[in-house]
Amino acid sequence: MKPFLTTSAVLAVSLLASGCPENEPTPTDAGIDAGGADAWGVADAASTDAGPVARVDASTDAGPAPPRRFLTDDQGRALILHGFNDGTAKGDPEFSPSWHEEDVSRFVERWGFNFTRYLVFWEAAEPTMGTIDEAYLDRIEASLDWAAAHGMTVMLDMHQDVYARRFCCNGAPEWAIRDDGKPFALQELWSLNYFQPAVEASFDHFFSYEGDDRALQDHYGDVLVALATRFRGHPALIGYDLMNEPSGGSAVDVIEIVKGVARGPDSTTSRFDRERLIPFYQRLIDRIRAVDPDSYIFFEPRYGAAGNGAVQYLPELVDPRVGEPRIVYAPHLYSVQYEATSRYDDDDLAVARWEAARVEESRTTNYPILLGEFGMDRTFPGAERYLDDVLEMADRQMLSWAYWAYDPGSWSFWNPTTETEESNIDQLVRVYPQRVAGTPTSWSWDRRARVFTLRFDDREGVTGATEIFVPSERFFPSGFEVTSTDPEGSWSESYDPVRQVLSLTTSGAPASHEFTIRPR
Ligand code: IDC
Repeated sequence: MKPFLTTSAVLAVSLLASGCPENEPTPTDAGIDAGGADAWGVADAASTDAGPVARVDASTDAGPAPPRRFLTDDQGRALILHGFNDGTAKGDPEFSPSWHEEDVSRFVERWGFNFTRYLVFWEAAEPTMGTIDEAYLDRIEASLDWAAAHGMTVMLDMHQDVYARRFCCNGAPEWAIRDDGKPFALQELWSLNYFQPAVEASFDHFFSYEGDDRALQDHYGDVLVALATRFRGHPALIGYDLMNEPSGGSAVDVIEIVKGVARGPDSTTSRFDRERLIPFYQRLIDRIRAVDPDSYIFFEPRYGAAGNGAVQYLPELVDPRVGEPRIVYAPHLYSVQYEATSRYDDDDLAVARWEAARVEESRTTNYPILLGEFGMDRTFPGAERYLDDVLEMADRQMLSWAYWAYDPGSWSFWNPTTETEESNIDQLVRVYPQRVAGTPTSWSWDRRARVFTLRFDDREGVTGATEIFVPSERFFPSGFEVTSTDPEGSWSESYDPVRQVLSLTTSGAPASHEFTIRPR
């Protein structure tokens, strides 16, 4: 074993902790497949320790970052999503989340969560090779109907953790595991199982798309096609996430993951992305588009790497639909340092690095961005500041997001037993623009001063009002006032106290608007 791997392995032990408080990191390097040449030549990646983390500076020679792109609604308004994941479905016998019809109005009206990233599983949809379990799709449909009744949008996320249940977690059905009989030793911390030989082999087969292995991706695609055929046009459906945190198998790069170091376009992992991951996504996009031309398609970078701030070098995906492409980049954000040390310290650069990496990537491939997962244990020192840092960055970058996770526990914002909110709720609930009648150029929410500012430019062909979620009882018990740089009489406001939505209508000149909301 090369010496640096020992250090990395110790760090990696704490890698992307489980979200289960009971899963304490164990300081052992067991389970890291250190050596061995393999199909992806990770041995050479291992001989290139990229050294200390360099913070990517987004404002250098490369010039200003390109303008952010947005999802749009059917009136052409920029659509901004705030919401949550619910991981409960992983352990549920029916693969269902923990929320029900009666919860949805709380999500939407009390908290302003207009979005959920809804976990679906290959193992649930195609338990027997070649047969889609329609009863499972019926249950998904029930959730979609509940969401639609309250105007919450749902993204169906093809979830997996560590390939399959057999290896600890969830994802592929048993029949779709090809591990070449390689060894597997269960690691206590779930994410460390990614480095087990049997798991690496399973991902290698899945992503090879050669010979017999083609069947794996083709079946996986069948599930997405079944979902799209059944749910296209459903009023709650916003789209599909092609795969949660795909792993590069034997191309897994522990340094990239642990240190968040950009590995460059010629690295083993970038080669995997170019030759395996992006072609896989493109095949799925083409198949989905044959049945559903309109829903958004979300895609993720490889497990871990982008999440800790490493720049990814991903070739552009092509959306064959007529009109604007509807492909959304959906990386996650977790600080390895935070999870390794169980505290958020001043020297933790994960959030800054993540922000800079996304800006850097947008210079070549500029997709709308959904931060599909971020989260932390409320009880860790620095947790409150960490959440502020992430959420303020998300506003600064004008991102949509989904918190990990709603399921009961020390990460959640809701206690379903006592039916009370947890301490982090006043950070996650924000004044934010849900629909903007134009192109947003910036917004910010100062949760201490309770001041919100939105700037946006008019855009051709957009109709309807700008809608801002303003939880008045929570943040403005004595009321709020709206001011604008637009001339008096050129704009109007109305407030829906049930949805807690402020609607702003602008007319004519100027073409750039600024609105501020503050306590009365
Ligand atoms: C975690 C759950 C945990 C479960 C584990 C494995 O919180 O209870 O044991 O998955 O299934 C991710 C994954 C997401 C993780 C989450 C938090 O996408 O499924 O949930 N996380 O660890 N990547 C980084 C962190």
